Amino acid sequence: MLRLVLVCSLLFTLCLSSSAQTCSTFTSFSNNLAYSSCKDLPYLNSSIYWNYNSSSGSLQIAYKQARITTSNWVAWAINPIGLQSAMIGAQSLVAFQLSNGSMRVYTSQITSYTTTMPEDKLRYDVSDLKAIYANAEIIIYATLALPSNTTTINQVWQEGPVSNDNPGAHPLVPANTNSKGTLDLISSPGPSRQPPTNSVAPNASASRSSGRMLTWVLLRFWLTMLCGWKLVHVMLF
Ligand SMILES: *[C@@H]1O[C@H](CO)[C@@H](O)[C@H](O)[C@H]1NC(C)=O
Ligand SMILES: *[C@@H]1O[C@H](CO)[C@@H](O)[C@H](O)[C@H]1NC(C)=O
Ligand SMILES: *[C@@H]1O[C@H](CO)[C@@H](O)[C@H](O)[C@H]1NC(C)=O
Ligand SMILES: *[C@@H]1O[C@H](CO)[C@@H](O)[C@H](O)[C@H]1NC(C)=O
Ligand SMILES: CC(=O)N[C@H]1CO[C@H](CO)[C@@H](O)[C@@H]1O
Repeated sequence: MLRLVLVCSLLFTLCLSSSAQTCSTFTSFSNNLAYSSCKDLPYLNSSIYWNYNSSSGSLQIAYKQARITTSNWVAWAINPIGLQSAMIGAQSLVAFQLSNGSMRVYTSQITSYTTTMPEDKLRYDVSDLKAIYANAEIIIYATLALPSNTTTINQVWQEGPVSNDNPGAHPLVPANTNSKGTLDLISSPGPSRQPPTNSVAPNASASRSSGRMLTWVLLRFWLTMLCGWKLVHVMLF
């Protein structure tokens, strides 16, 4: 009986986790592009989607942040200096909705902790910059020209309040101060690296690796369950 309960709860957990929205289940981009890679970011309900050509350094991104109101700004940045002071040096794409309903999206280099995020040019050429707000989500689209052969970047992402059509300082709670990390543009292993369903053909090696990942997760579940059961058995008898 206990075993049955465990199996049921295991199946339930699996169903729950597979129905939760991850980056790979979202494909409705307003620019109609398909992105070959994506990663759910660990803070601020955010995901990054990208296509990358390392020989040209051309990086097409879509940055999506959910649970955003019309009085929030969001930003996604590359920091070529490092992640120690992730904010200083951030080459940022900033977006928010203006009070007249239009989206403002622009680039800003962050040079101080008290920045008001003025518009200026980035270290990288940026094209196709666009942002949309819908369904409590902001998506920023852009193409960045990175130095060719770049393989990893330091990414920083953020959100904060908007007042009088100006971005204000972001909160200093852990979700906002931890929202940074390196992003491997070439090989980003993990369950979230799946081609979007509308891409032309699934990449065989990518799906093999997600198959391996699933096997491993299942094995771990079962081992945990068996060990747990043994432990209960030993304790009871
Ligand atoms: C990647 O960039 C190189 C150099 O600009 C170009 O020759 C090649 O066609 C690009 N590859 C793709 C898939 O766009
Ligand atoms: C909203 O304001 C901005 C800046 O003041 C302006 O560029 C834009 O055209 C306005 N949009 C509308 C719909 O009026
Ligand atoms: C990028 O890598 C290719 C292949 O390894 C090499 O031929 C090229 O010179 C590199 N380009 C730069 C700018 O380092
Ligand atoms: C599939 O992805 C792997 C790495 O994830 C890459 O090396 C390979 O070139 C890709 N193949 C195709 C056909 O895109
Ligand atoms: C659904 C979800 O992931 N919600 C998270 C959004 O971000 C806040 C702050 O990081 C979390 O507290 C929520 O759990």
